[in-house]
Amino acid sequence: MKSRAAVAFAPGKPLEIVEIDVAPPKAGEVLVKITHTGVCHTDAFTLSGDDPEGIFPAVLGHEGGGVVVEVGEGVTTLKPGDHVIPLYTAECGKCKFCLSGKTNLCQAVRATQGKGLMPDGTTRFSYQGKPIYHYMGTSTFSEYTVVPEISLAKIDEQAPLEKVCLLGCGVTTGIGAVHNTAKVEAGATVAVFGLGGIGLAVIQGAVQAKAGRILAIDTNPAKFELAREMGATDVINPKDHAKPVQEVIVEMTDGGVDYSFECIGNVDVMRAALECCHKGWGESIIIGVAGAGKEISTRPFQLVTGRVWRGSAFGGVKGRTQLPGMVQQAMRGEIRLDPFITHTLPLERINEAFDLMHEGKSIRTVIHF
Ligand code: NAD
Ligand code: AHE
Ligand code: ZN
Ligand code: ZN
Repeated sequence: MKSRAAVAFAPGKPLEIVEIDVAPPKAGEVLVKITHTGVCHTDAFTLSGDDPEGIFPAVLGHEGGGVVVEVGEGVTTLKPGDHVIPLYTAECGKCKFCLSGKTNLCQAVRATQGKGLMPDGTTRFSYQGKPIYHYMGTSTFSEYTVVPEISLAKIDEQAPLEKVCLLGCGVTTGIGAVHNTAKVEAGATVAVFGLGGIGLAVIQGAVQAKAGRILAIDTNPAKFELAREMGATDVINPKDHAKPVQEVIVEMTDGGVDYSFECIGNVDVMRAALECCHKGWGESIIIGVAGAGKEISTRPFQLVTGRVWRGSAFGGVKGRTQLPGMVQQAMRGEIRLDPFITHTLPLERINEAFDLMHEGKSIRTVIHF
């Protein structure tokens, strides 16, 4: 079938809106009509050429919501008309990772997903007879996309797809990192570095966890108003201080924070986020995605003296099991999505969403088809 899609033909180039061909779903696959998709910084990261797994031409996008159109052979858990959120972290329920009880990082389709292919090693997308690659197993920048059954969370049909699409990445990642990865407890002091969609979702999670103090850090002061509105108790612009921001935070918090979250993808900030943690117990969670070749560093003494470095992918959330419940929470107002949606645009104007992000003017732009 034909599908309107925003195609990344080459790194560093704007997306092109073209009509691609989408092949029918094979066994274990599902054809989904995407109605809405957010634009996450990770889409921009991959488009920039910094992603070691970046592959072109590809249909990017991984923060979408839509409706099942057709199911392939053997698909039993979904049917046409079901409302779904595509998952870049699948949940097969059978692999060593799914059965471990220790991680959400199902590996059932991860190897082919990282090569821009469906699990059988081929692509369902083409343009003018040439293959177009998938992205993160989701490719939500296409009106029609094909996704493995195990990479789809079935959600309440009453849920507004134009909002709950944000649970496909940003909001779930931030809230989940607080509850599943850090396990922030009531009264804790938390520092959040980077106040985009991910950082604001961390703030929301920290408020849910009844954190006592939430320090919000960004080099763009335009981000502070919304951060405060979401629940930040202190805002810090590192540019306002002569000394390193970790020293500023340690002084402000009687020795450091209980938990910090890096929501930028900057390895220098990752170091600051670790080093602002309290001696003996402070934990720093890396959420930001750093470019090819980047490495983190600190004095090992920081860890010897009790600070902990962790990472979090998709907030540690098991998508098929847990996302439907988070959608219900959003419908009950227990998870706020509205503050994240600063812009809405039609697919044809998707490049403006990237511009707004790079200019620091948006939190999330939701694209409609
Ligand atoms: P965003 O661009 O909306 O927000 C980033 C924020 O960081 C901006 O407000 C920017 O002003 C701020 N910032 C930039 N440099 C800074 C610095 N040196 N000091 C302080 N603040 C600085 O991005 P986003 O969509 O919120 O994504 C944030 C990061 O999280 C990206 O790296 C993205 O790839 C990653 N991410 C990871 C996961 C995961 O599962 N681990 C999921 C989603 C996004
Ligand atoms: N492909 C990159 C890494 C990208 C990355 O870290 N992705 C995050 C999700 S970002 C969502 O906005 C993630 O969940 N990773 C776990 C996984 O299995 O991909 C690289 O460095 O190669
Ligand atoms: Zn994302
Ligand atoms: Zn699995």
